[in-house]
Amino acid sequence: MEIHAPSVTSSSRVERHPKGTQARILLSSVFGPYAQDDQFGSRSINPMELYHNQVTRAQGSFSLRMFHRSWGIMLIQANISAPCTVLDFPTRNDFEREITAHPYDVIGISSIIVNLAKVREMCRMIRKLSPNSTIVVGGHVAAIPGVDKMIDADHIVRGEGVSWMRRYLGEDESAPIRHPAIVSGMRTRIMGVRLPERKGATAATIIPSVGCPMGCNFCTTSAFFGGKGNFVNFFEGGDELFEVMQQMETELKVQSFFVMDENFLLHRERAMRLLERMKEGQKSWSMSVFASANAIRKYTMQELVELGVSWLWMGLESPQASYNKLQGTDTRQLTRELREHGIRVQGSTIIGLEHHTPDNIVAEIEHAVSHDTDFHQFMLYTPVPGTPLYQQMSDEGRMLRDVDYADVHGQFKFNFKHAAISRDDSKRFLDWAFWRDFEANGPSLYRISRTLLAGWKRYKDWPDARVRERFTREMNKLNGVYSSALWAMERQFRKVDVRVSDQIGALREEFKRESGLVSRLMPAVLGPVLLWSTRREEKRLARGKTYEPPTILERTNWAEA
Ligand code: B12
Ligand code: SF4
Repeated sequence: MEIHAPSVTSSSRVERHPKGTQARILLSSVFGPYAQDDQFGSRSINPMELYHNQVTRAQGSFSLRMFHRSWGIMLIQANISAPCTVLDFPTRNDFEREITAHPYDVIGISSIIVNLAKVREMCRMIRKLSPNSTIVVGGHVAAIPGVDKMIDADHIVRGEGVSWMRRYLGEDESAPIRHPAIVSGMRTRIMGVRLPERKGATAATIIPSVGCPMGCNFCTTSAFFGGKGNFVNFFEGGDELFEVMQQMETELKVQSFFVMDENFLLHRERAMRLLERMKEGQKSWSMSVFASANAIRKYTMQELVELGVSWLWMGLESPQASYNKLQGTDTRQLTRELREHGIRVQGSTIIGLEHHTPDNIVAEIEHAVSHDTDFHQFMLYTPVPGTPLYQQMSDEGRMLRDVDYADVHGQFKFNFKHAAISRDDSKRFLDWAFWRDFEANGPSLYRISRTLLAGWKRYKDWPDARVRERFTREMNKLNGVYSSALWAMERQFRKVDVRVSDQIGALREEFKRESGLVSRLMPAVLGPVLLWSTRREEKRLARGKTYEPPTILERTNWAEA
């Protein structure tokens, strides 16, 4: 393969495309299918599903299955005036068809590190089938050292892509960011049932910023957007954020938002201004956010609840690891408190930190599991190119040379030499952590029902109507379905753990007491149906059933050539 010498750039050094905003642009994610083992780096354990990939993967038919679009290229598309196509989750054939059907001047590929081999193949296809196109590769794959020698691209973009593309096309780089209308998840399935997709039923994704100034040594998103002390803000203050959310509320008919900001609560001033505007506008919004324990501690529970925080993703690394973001917080108590206020907690724990040994790792996992979060993600400690940890491990000669990038995703085996734990054991401990959390705490669907009920009981008569409305809305929307799901879960979980099954039964009784007639009657009808679909799903999964996202094609500023 002949490889051109590409420029590896960030937005500060970009030469302009000769056609400027007249250039035809294709932005594509890497091709699928994803949940299979193949020569392009797809792995059956690495499906294109957030929860099933890294959170609920041991929960069988109770696993939450859903897909998320490729927001990075959607954001770029919304912020350029050139004719642009976004092709999300294509097959190789779809990609081939698109690049031969239209004379694209620029073809941009978005990829993370695991999908390097797919980028290589896509570049090869473009050179052959659309030789006049300029190839631009962006996303985390750009952080691989020597990537310019591994793929045949013209530009490899590190860091923020909107400003790069605007500059490349000669557009105003500092123009305000236009936020695309993004429905956060699609094709949701649980207990063998695909949930109906109604307008407004799924949260809108909001992307206030990329990167995180905390700069934890392993953190790839922090490193990619400037590292410690840096990040890129798309919407500076609470006012701008409020306007964007209001716009999405109108466009997508939503009241809930998935806020894609690595550490949303860290920026207290912005969050508190947003709260002021929400109060003025009587907005009963709910928000799913990522935040570190030290950031959460900057708020009272009441502030979080008033802000509409209903789901929180937080790191629960071992207290012995001394990450700044934990700052001595008793995370077990914090988790309990959050859940008592109706805030669903998704914990995230790293397996294989430097101090972990075969002797202490079980206790560390048990400590993580004892948080009894609603969801729990486990990840292997993974030095990822571009991070300070990767640099350190490389300097110490501890990176394993023959690990395929397709396997560097934290859900398989170590990619470095750990002082005390072997590569094979890393996988065993990781798998056990997922299983232990499921066995001890039950299906996440049960856990979120419990948190929701606790919140509703606490806030159903709250003086602030916005808060009251939010809990009532969540409860009304789902309580019949939750009680029916609990009915089925209680029976199905009996074979895993009787104690947890009894707890599910007790929660079902509580739901019955707290909710209306429909919800009291519904389980008798819907419960057995869900039990049947759950068992059918178990059989399908045992036969190796996997799920793939749909291919999506969207054009903007488009007129046929
Ligand atoms: C949503 C998401 C997913 C979705 C799907 C995304 C998709 N459609 O591909 C799901 C849940 C399925 C997913 C799966 C996985 N993910 Co993921 N995911 C994310 C998440 C949470 C948000 C991504 C996002 O939209 N960010 C916001 C946008 C605006 O940022 P961005 O994508 O980086 O895009 C910007 C730039 O990178 C650049 N850019 C991006 N593309 C392009 C293209 C061009 C042409 C240009 C010029 C620029 C450019 O411009 C954009 C705007 O600035 C990130 C974490 C994060 N905070 O980013 C992890 C993240 C991207 N995922 C990651 C990983 C590892 C995975 C998995 C391997 C799971 C796992 N084990 O962790 C799987 C892989 C699945 C697969 N088979 O490919 C890592 C990537 C690490 C790395 N260095 O490569 C991240 C960073 C999480 C982390 N901190 O570890 N993921
Ligand atoms: S606090 Fe979280 S997002 Fe921020 S650098 Fe640390 S791990 Fe990354």
